[in-house]
Amino acid sequence: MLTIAISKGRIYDDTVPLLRAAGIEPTLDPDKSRKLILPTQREDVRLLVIRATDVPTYVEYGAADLGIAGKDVLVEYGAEGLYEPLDLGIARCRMMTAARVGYHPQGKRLRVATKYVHTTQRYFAKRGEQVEIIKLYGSMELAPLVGLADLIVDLVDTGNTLKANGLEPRDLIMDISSRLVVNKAAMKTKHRHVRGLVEELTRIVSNQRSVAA
Ligand code: PRT
Ligand code: MG
Repeated sequence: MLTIAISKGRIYDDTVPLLRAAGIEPTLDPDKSRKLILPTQREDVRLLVIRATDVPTYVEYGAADLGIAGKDVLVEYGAEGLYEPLDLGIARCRMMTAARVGYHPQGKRLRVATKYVHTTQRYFAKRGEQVEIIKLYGSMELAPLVGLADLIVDLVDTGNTLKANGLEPRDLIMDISSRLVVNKAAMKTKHRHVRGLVEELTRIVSNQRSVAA
């Protein structure tokens, strides 16, 4: 049995066509079912539907053999315990700093609100900037508007969310896409099974790229 951990929402929606092309079709819709373990038409493959930020944990501890997670989540988690064999090229966006339109830092120590505490810490440390980081769990866009923070670090796709809140993107921290991750032990103990799926998905993703190009 191969177990794949995945989050509902945009990653799930973009992953289903890739899995379908590999002959893996969930037999339940996670938006309609309350089940957290989704069977597929392949008897040897099941999906775990979990929070995006929990995917690396399930895979690192071997509760799932494989998983699909955003690079943002993997970098923040510190995924040295995982193999990352494939960039799926889905759920693309950018991790950026953002501030109120026209905001100019005053040379004081900046306060930065984010859910990506470790990534933000490393980013500013590399630039030699001392900042105070405030951990939030969502709606980061609000923080600069009510004086909680000078900057935020968040994901940006169209930029509409920033714009709607009177914010503007500033510096690019990294480009983000979703990655296939694999448990290190499963890569050995289920080598043929795991390797087979990784190779199949690699083929599907590169075919899609050449069609898109
Ligand atoms: O919902 P839950 O708290 O369980 O987790 P989640 O909100 O992290 O899950 P989900 O499904 O929303 O996002 C999962 C993954 O999708 C992220 O980890 C990213 O890798 C990827 N992704 C790609 C995005 C975006 N694009 C994105 N635009 N995740 C979030 N956003 C948000 C962003 O945070 C901001 O609020 O969309 C807003 C910005 O979008 P624009 O188009 O207005 O710029
Ligand atoms: Mg969400």
